[in-house]
Amino acid sequence: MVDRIASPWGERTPYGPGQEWPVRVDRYLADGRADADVDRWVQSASVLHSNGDALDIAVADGQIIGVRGRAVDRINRGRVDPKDLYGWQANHSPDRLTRPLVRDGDRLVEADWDTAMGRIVARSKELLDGPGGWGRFGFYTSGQLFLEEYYTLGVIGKAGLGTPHMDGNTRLCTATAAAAMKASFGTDGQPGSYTDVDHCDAIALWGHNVAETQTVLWMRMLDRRRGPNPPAMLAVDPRATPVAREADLHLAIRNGTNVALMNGLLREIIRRGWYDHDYVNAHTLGFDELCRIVDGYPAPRVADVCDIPASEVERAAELLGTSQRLLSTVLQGFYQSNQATAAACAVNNLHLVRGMIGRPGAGIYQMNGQPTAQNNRETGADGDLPGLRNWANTAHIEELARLWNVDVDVIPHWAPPTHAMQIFRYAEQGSIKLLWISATNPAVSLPELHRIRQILTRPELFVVVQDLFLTETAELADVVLPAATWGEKTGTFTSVDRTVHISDKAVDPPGEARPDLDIFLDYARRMDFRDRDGQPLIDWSGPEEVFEAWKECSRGRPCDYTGITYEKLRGGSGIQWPCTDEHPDGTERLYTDGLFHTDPDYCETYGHDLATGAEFTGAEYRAKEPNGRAFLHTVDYQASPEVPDDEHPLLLTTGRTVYQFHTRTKTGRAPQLDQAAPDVWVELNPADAARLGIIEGDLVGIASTRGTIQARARLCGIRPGVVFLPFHYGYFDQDRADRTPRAANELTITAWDPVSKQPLFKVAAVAVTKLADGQGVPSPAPTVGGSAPPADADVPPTIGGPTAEATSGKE
Ligand SMILES: Nc1nc2c(c(=O)[nH]1)N[C@H]1C(S)=C(S)[C@@H](COP(=O)(O)OP(=O)(O)OC[C@H]3O[C@@H](n4cnc5c(=O)[nH]c(N)nc54)[C@H](O)[C@@H]3O)O[C@H]1N2
Ligand SMILES: Nc1nc2c(c(=O)[nH]1)N[C@H]1C(S)=C(S)[C@@H](COP(=O)(O)OP(=O)(O)OC[C@H]3O[C@@H](n4cnc5c(=O)[nH]c(N)nc54)[C@H](O)[C@@H]3O)O[C@H]1N2
Ligand SMILES: [Mo]
Repeated sequence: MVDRIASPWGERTPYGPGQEWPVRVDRYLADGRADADVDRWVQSASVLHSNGDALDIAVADGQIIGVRGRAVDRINRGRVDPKDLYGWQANHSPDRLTRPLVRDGDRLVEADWDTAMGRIVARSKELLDGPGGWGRFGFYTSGQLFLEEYYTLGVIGKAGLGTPHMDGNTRLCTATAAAAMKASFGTDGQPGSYTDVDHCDAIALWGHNVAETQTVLWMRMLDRRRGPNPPAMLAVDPRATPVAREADLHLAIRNGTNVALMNGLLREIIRRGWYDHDYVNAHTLGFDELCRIVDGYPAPRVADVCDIPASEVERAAELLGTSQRLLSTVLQGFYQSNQATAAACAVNNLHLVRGMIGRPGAGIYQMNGQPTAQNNRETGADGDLPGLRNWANTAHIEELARLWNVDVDVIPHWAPPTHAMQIFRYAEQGSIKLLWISATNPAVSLPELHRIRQILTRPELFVVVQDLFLTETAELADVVLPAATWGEKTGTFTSVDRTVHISDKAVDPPGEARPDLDIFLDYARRMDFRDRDGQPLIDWSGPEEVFEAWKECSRGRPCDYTGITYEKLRGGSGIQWPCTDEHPDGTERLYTDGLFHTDPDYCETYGHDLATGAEFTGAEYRAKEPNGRAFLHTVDYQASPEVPDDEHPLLLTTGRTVYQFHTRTKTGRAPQLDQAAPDVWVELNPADAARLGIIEGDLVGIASTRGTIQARARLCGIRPGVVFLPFHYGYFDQDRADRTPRAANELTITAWDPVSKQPLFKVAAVAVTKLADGQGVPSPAPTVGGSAPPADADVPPTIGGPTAEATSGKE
């Protein structure tokens, strides 16, 4: 028995380089039930992060009663993250939406599906026939639906309505991963495989608290660290996260300075001769320019900008430069800062100049965050075109037009697709009049929330929200559609390392809730979208039919799914794309031959100027003659758009705890997870706290120029001058009658990276003041993770107790 709240990573199963990661099967059945009580095990995978851990859902009497990891799967070899162990309980919450709701003045009232869909369709037809046409529609979706749902939504938007205003919360999440891979390698698609952990001799974690956010991947890293010949570890994070505490070297840089650090590290690596001259010559473009720029970043300058000792820059360069099989992971500390794409490309540069790509152990994970973010990007429910096609390449548009049997001109391709931040801007200005929000909660997760609430409540904006619960966003909608979720519908999705899993339906959804796919198909039917020959544009009726249609769309593209079937996905392990007749078992690593996807006819983008975001034309791109070589993009460091001043002297950063998922609609309804981190807190360095007269548990106000919130103080290992807020806590909560603002995004800034358009959640200037004495009661921050207090602090440990007891074993 293991209390996986007290011990999120469970017991170690150490192993050595090149060995297979041992199996450890985790399971949790509620209410002390045993395997004998389970009627059926239904195959699925995790949906509370992007790792893609395969698991089986336990069903008894038509209800989910627990989960168990799948030992056969290549990703987790049986392990399950704590959120997945307990989070499924939210499916059974009494708060689930069971009927559609429609607005009646100030209130939302229950309605039947015909009434709710009727309102949406009437409004859609009116807008489509009126001035502005397709330009009036905006779709804001998720990284949490299934591949089949995104592809359907993508076809509705791009071939049915013909609107370029489609994006996902993936813009907030992994837009930079996509942008950086397109920029460096030509297309999206992770080069590496999770098995790189088994082979590497060094791991660098760039702004990634993997211990709390992809716990199973961290278990793999920890098991290597506890085995023979462990990999060295470098962490770059302003906080003392579990990753930072485990690492051999922790660079606690000032947030917002990643590019200066990367330039300094590259300079040192080149100067010391730790680069692969032959690989650079044969497989890359831009080395001279890279050398010229990074030369301006000697260690003392980097030390000054990042506020770390110069000797640490040199030590980090040595750790990276002398490794033989380097594995890097990159996530929000890089993606949600200014110069996000430039910083992420700099990690690609590091691997390219060292020839550390396309072989076991030499891997890059430009990470995803959400379980299905990858599929949104692949299928074109976000700003991209399906099949990782290039919107500026006419031949790619023609392929899609043929596939869908529509006119080329229907498919939006005359300008770059509209990104989420711009969609909300259009809604604010009034040009978008129908905003359809599915599986995301922007009233908590977008920056500068007072502005978002203002936009969503504009009388002339018709807002549709498709969710499981009456979220902060749904409350503001004109129509709310009750959705079925994971466990209640069938579909597929793809992990960070391109592994495709199936998630089968285990139980019926509550009440009248419907799978998102059925909702989108119903809309398409009612709108009567037709192809060029007057036939229905979409004639699919179930997920497997959509999957088969998607396979054709993916044919010949990097994310080629043509060799995968539902049948092949059932029973065994997930399969990595590309999977084709020639590679029926999938493909473990990309770019093993040093040939990249940069051919002008194949690539997904003609590229941007990374400093300004200006787009290059096809002619400009061709003139570079990439010939399968990767691009080394390098830019100078620029400071964040907002830096501390006298009035707002501290730097704010935001992020996650291991126990909660995003806006907590699921984890806040699973008792073990909810209780482990029940309310917001703010992390302060003890030196800053002492100066402000604040001790553990005191109530403090945190203010930026955009808003003020309240939180209890946790004194811990964050770097001086920086404060951290978890962004999980919305103003609307079942347990809180009052609405004292506590969402981190009341404070964050409306600003984004010029290339990926990802917002800057990790950097803002704030003032912190003490509001009330904590009277000896510690803050609600967990003692596990980045918020861990000093060892001698008088704070009770975070535990789950008897209801959190899970098991781990060989099967
Ligand atoms: N438990 C849990 N797991 C999750 C999620 C969740 O909500 N909860 N969400 C999933 C999703 S969608 C995502 S995107 C991932 C996110 O996974 P992560 O990126 O690992 O999570 P974050 O906490 O957002 O940010 C990571 C770290 O960036 C650091 N950081 C802040 N500013 C900077 C900076 O300027 N430079 C550097 N180098 N570091 C900085 C923060 O201190 C933080 O520890 O997690 C996924 N997994
Ligand atoms: N300050 C700050 N802000 C951030 C971040 C940060 O680090 N700091 N991180 C950003 C990142 S990386 C992300 S990914 C976003 C996440 O932000 P959101 O996407 O807003 O967060 P979630 O709470 O996951 O919202 C998903 C919604 O979908 C619903 N849902 C779940 N499953 C289904 C389904 O099958 N169908 C339907 N229709 N609905 C479903 C859930 O109930 C929930 O309301 O937040 C971003 N915002
Ligand atoms: Mo994310």
